[in-house]
Amino acid sequence: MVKVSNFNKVVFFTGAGMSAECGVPTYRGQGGLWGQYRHEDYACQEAFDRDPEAVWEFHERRRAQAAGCQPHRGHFLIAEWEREMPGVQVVTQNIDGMHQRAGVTRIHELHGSLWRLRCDPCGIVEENHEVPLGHLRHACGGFWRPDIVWFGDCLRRDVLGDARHAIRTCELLVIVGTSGVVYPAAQLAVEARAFGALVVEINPEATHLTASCDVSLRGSASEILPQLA
Ligand code: BV8
Repeated sequence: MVKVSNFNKVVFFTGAGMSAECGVPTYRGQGGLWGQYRHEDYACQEAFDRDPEAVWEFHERRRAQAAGCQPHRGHFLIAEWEREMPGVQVVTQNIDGMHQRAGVTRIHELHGSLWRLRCDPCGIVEENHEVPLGHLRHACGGFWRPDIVWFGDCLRRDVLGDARHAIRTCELLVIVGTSGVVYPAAQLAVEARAFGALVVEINPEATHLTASCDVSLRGSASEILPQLA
């Protein structure tokens, strides 16, 4: 069995399945968010421009739901590895902040965060954990926008660049709980092996990334991660 402590540079690449056992819904598959809501209506710039209040109502529900969930032992284990090993980093597609709540600090949030708001006309971003939100509008009178990368949005170049560098220079990539269908995030995982990493996948099911992995461990995040200790 692969042991994290046998490697110096390790990246945990996580998706919604990492938080599934906390009670945060995944996007695809049974009970997935996109099976209940059309992202075209609630999670894209056009929807936000068309009806910001409807988009905020959707994201306020998700903030409240995530705030009511707790990180699981897999989150805390990754944070422990990060404390003990300076070469450990997290690259996540998740926006729920669960890794940070478990204590992770070296993290790249490819798709933004439910817990950050931004005002594009004023060029400001702020952390906000109010549930419910006190103000939907910035002082300039415009609506705050969730600082989330929606479909059709470009990822932040600095975040994507740092995540790509971490994955291209790591010795072990542990992919946890992602279907691997969303790009360019999935591309980072696909190319890891070509840059010399041993690639391990943790997922109850085979995914679009399985063929790019050296080892696929079938099971849940909280069940399998402790086996890598
Ligand atoms: C962009 C916002 C430039 C947050 C999301 C090629 C290159 C570049 C772009 C594209 C391309 N091809 C297509 C595109 C366009 C698009 C895309 O990828 N579409 C896909 C669907 C084909 N990409 C974009 O638009 C990106 N922008 O590239 O800009 C551009 C622009 C226009 C045109 C071209 C280029 C932006 C992508 C970000 C989209 N934002 N959501 C939010 O609202 O929540 S997508 C959404 O999917 C989330 O961000 C999520 O993080 C992401 C990935 O999903 P997963 O995390 O994998 O979750 P999923 O439910 O799918 O899977 C869960 C997995 O967990 C399953 O495998 C399951 O088995 C497993 N699991 C379940 N339980 C457990 C478990 N595992 C372990 N333990 C368990 N207990």
